[in-house]
Amino acid sequence: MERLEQLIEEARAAFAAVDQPAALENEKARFLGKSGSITGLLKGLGKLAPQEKRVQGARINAAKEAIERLLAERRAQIAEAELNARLAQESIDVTLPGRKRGAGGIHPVIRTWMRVEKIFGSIGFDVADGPEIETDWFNFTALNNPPNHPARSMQDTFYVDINGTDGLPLNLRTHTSPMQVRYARVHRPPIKVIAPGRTYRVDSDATHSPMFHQVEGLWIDEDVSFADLKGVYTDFLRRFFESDDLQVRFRPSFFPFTEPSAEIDMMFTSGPNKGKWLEISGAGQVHPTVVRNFGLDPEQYIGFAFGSGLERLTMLRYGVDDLRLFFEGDLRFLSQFN
Ligand code: 2NL
Repeated sequence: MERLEQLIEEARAAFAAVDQPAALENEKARFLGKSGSITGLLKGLGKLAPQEKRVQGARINAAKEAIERLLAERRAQIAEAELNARLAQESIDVTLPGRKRGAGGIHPVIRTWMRVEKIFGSIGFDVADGPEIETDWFNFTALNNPPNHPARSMQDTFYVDINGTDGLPLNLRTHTSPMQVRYARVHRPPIKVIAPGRTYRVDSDATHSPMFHQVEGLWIDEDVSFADLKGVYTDFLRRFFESDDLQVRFRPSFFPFTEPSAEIDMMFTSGPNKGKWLEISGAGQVHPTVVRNFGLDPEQYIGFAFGSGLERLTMLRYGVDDLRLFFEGDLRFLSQFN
């Protein structure tokens, strides 16, 4: 009798001492398992006389049921404690402010691209678009780049392992000129177009990125002169930089696709950059060979072309002094332009 009550108390204490389901099941085995204390007592009944057996049997079964009840209670307690712990951990504070979805913004170089399209659009320039993977002919040959010109070397150009329609390896365009060649071959003069876009060169340091943006412009008709280039480009610069206080000068230069060729420099005559000549663009009268590659007679048609870096225009407009900032994707920098 006392032995049974003692066992019940032992079970109560043992169940209370654990708080994990697996540990509880181990404790259960100590009392109710195959070699548990209660099971042992029930096995011992066989040795008793029939009368004793009935009395003791009933008592042992009552104790067994009591222990089973204690076990069920403890199981429920542990399950509830686990649920409460999970609920506390996973609870949501509905009074916290919500996480906003970022609105996104325009990259400063793309902002420049859009402004350039708008300014040239307002004086009648169309916008050309074309492939970033080009044939050798459109990227080099059509632009009077002879086969041994340094711009063709492996160091300067990314080649693709596929040949183009001209039988030579395709390349990532090194300038946006091929778009203008494509445009000129399917339009009749007057040809008045700009070609903004991504360009690629094997060049990577503080002032060069292997991917960069260019905008080129082309105006071809029967009587388009260097004076028109100077007028158009100066007007563009004044509107792009929103300043009439700037001067423009042309320095002799060389490009295979223009003759004569020039570097265009500009100088602010007021403001923080006052007095410094800044290189802004290359330009020139389109070379007769290139005009012929447009499918036009260079004796009849003449005009100018220019090419400017969109990163360079953006840096000068906003006073950015490190090209790499445009390619790092740092929102602390980028969000300033939106
Ligand atoms: C530079 C030089 C230049 C051109 C680009 C051009 C395009 C055609 C025909 C003739 Cl389709 N020329 N583009 C002309 C002169 C200079 O860019 O260093 N730009 C940053």
